[in-house]
Amino acid sequence: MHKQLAISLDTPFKQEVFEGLTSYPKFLSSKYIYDKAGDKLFQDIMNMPEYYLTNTEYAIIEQHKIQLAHMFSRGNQPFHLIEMGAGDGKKTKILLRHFTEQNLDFTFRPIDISQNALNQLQINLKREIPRLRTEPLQGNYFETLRKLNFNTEERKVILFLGSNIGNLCHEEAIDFLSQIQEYMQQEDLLFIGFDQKKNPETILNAYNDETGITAKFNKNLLVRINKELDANFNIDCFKHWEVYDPETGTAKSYLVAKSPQKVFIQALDLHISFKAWETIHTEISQKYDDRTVQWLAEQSNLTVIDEYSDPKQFYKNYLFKK
Ligand code: AVJ
Repeated sequence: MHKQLAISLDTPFKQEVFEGLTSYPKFLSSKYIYDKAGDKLFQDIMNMPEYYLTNTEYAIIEQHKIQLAHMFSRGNQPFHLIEMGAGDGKKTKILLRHFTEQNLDFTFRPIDISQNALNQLQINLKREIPRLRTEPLQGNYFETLRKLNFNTEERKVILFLGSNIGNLCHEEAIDFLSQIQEYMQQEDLLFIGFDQKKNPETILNAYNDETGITAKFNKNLLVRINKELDANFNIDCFKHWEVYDPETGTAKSYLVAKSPQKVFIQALDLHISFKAWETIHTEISQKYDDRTVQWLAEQSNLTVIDEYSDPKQFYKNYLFKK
């Protein structure tokens, strides 16, 4: 009998780390930043003064909640309020409270991959807004939307907040929006937050804070590979680096090797080496303007029917229909 090699790429995490670190130039996916420590660091980012996105979207929703109640309920018709990637629901709670006070006939349906996050959210909502009907949906966005479509005729209003769409390049965003569009009926609505192009300095500061929280967040990818795949990255030998191209609106994060490095990833039986100043591309945070959002909508068979912004036009939430 042959001795079986113990190494197998049996999870998406292992496959993607293998792919990204054996490519040239190297890359890793920002979705793997978010383990327990990564979630906590993102919470810290949202509380930084430089990270204007969260507070701005919060203010937009607060400012426009009456209008949104009208648009979403269309004369008090019943609807499902579906949130993709609900998180702690801080911004959504403004709407949940207002809609409940206005006696709108709706059910809140947060979708998340983490059952644990959903349970936590449901407990909080039960306490904070006792009259609210919440029915969480555990799973992947699209599987979940499909199941929901089978089980109900009711109108859907889908939320995708936080400029999470900015982690996708345009091609991926079109694919994502097209898939959502396919699960929408004529009367359904889609409400998405898009961070806007602005002074490049403001954007760079948001992703390169002086206290180093964003650097720690970015480096959590390597910490996680060390922990979960038994690797020996020396975290201090990598530098967080942010660039922003004001023409394309793409902010990109990198981890740059400050000196030549050798790393062994035991769970992949993989040796990796870095030349001095070699990069790992880890994240994009796309910034948008009206023309680009309009184009994304057209490419995905969606129509923009309304938009909501703050006085400085730092951020916009767009409302789409099919
Ligand atoms: C959660 C994807 C919206 O890109 O602004 C924050 C993540 N990265 N600081 C963003 C992030 C660095 C964030 N999103």
